[in-house]
Amino acid sequence: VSTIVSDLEESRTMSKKQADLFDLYVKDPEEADRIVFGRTPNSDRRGFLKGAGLATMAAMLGGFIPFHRNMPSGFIPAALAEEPFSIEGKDGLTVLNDRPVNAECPAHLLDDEITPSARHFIRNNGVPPESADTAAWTLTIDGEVETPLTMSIEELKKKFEVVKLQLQLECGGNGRSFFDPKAKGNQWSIGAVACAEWTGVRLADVLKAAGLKDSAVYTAHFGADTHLSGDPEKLPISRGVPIEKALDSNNLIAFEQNGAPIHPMNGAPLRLVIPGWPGSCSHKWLKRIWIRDQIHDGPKMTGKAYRVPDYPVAPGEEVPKDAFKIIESMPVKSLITSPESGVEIPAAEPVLKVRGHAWAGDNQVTSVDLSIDFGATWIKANLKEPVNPYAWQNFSAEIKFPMKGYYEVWARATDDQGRTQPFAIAWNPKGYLNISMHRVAVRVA
Ligand SMILES: Nc1nc2c(c(=O)[nH]1)N[C@H]1C(S)=C(S)[C@@H](COP(=O)(O)O)O[C@H]1N2
Ligand SMILES: [Mo]
Repeated sequence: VSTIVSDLEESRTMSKKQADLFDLYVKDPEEADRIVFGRTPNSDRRGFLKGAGLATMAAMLGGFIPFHRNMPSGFIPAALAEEPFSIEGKDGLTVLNDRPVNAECPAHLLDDEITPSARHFIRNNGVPPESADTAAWTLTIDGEVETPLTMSIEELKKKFEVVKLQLQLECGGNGRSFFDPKAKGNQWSIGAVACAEWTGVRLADVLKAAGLKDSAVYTAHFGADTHLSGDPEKLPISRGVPIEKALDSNNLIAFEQNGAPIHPMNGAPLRLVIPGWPGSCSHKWLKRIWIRDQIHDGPKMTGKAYRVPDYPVAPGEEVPKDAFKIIESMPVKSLITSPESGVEIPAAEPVLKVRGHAWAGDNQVTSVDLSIDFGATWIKANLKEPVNPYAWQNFSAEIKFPMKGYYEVWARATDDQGRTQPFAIAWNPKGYLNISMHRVAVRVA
């Protein structure tokens, strides 16, 4: 479909009416189908693809349709039924959802030490602002502060030290698709994680400039995205963190991602990056930070959102509402980014370079071990120190396979508290924090 879209956009042969219909196929395929096939809304009678309808369909599909007479009505061509995903500046992502946009990156495309903006996952809860006027953008800090502040991005840059940090972000629901029983929500596999280089000012510096009162307990974040319902009274999401976490010098109010303006889907022109905690703490399209005298109770802060039971539960078990606690530091985890799962190597030279990243929330990763025998024995990988706190840590190893056959490479990271990744999933009702080991299939043939 993206080829069709670009062909059509380039040739500009599609009339305005055809272009509108094309849009309609994307947004409301049934209605588009009714128009093209010439049926009335309340009738099931078979329509015919002829005349204008046929010309439109042919233009939309990029050419003549030899068997158009056989196309049934009420039929959405496969090319149009697939959701086109051509967001400028994004590449290689797998789309889970287009409204709101949610897209993750396959593990083998996350091989770079710094995640290119094109490969940074997208997790939207609402509708991003249509356009963001960087020059006119302001950020307000208010609530439990001595001096409420409202500043432009230029003022932020002028008043505060500008810093660059590689910061790792992961959605709390990353890995949810492996839950059994299933948990509702985006069915992320493993790619809702990234580590970009962010440029911005320290959140702590800005909060100190506003002067935190003794009553300051929690932050509350607000952005310019809107609720899916279109209701201006509703917010898609508004979360926050305890003041102690907010004052960590590694949190940024960022205006650049990898040395360029932030990608529109990643929160341009201004966002929070609060690494090591669920990605949902890192508010995008940031407009306001309200300092509160209690734990923030905005949308996705209360109930079961971004919370896990405060005791271990059996898969599928009911958990009482008051037993859920807010997820804070994310647990230790790793990802193999090379080879891609399913790789085949020759038995004549059964050696493979394995690479990946590991991270551990507020903690540091102290070792990554790899296994090729389903966890019976482990091989220590070379593990680098983080470039700066909260950057993911890169690991690598060269593995020799003893004979031809099927193998799985498993990775297991351990943090400085001695905690290590389990093989199994610690199930919880909302599908958070799947830190079970990542594994890739390797065939020596
Ligand atoms: N304003 C706003 N900020 C937001 C969100 C959102 O929907 N709206 N989603 C959050 C969630 S759940 C995650 S995991 C991260 C994802 O950041 P990314 O889309 O840049 O990868 O953004 C967070 N910040
Ligand atoms: Mo998230």
